[in-house]
Amino acid sequence: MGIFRSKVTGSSELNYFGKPKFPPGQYTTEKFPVLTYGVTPKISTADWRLKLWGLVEEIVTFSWDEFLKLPQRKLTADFHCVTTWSRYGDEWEGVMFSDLMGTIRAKPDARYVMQHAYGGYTTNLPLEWMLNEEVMFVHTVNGKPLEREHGGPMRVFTPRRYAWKGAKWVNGLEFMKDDRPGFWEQNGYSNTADPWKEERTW
Ligand SMILES: Nc1nc2c(c(=O)[nH]1)N[C@H]1C(S)=C(S)[C@@H](COP(=O)(O)O)O[C@H]1N2
Ligand SMILES: [Mo]
Repeated sequence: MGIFRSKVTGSSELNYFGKPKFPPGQYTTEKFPVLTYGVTPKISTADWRLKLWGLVEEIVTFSWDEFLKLPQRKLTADFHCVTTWSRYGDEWEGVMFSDLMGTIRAKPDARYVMQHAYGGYTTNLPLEWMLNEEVMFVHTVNGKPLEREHGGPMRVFTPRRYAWKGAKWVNGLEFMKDDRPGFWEQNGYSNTADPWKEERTW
């Protein structure tokens, strides 16, 4: 089945964090469209790194093997793209940002985080939201390795925000005192990106 308009919009079904399952203005799709601005990087797990820098006590770089030693969690959650399609009920598997933060020390004045990716994509979020909104680093979806076009080997998934708030091919987190707009945020997308408030643009 392709894209169809949800017939249950307005139903009382809630998602795992208590918001209506169908945010306003979204269509349901069983496809998994690819939305990439620019190149699709080709990164092997051997070459992949995640560097944490900025307002941290110590700069840390994880290799693939080191990163997979962090707690591995599964989250069944929905994916909302600002271009109005949503995918429902995928099982996302990887490392929660909150678990990652348990292993490093951010400086007290770190309040925002910029995600960086191979290829140059960036997106920004408050540190608090990253900690409290199940932001996760995903390497497996529905039991299969994340496909390269969807950000494999590793992407960020933000279940409570529009999907541009998660960088595909993520390779860095920059801890910042002041907020700074990422790629789409500089190009007119909302800074806060709440699908239930339809925060699509500025
Ligand atoms: N590195 C990178 N990450 C990205 C993007 C991108 O262009 N480059 N697009 C964002 C947008 S706008 C969306 S909707 C999702 C799309 O993910 P998908 O291609 O797996 O559907 O990735 C987000 N992360
Ligand atoms: Mo998007």
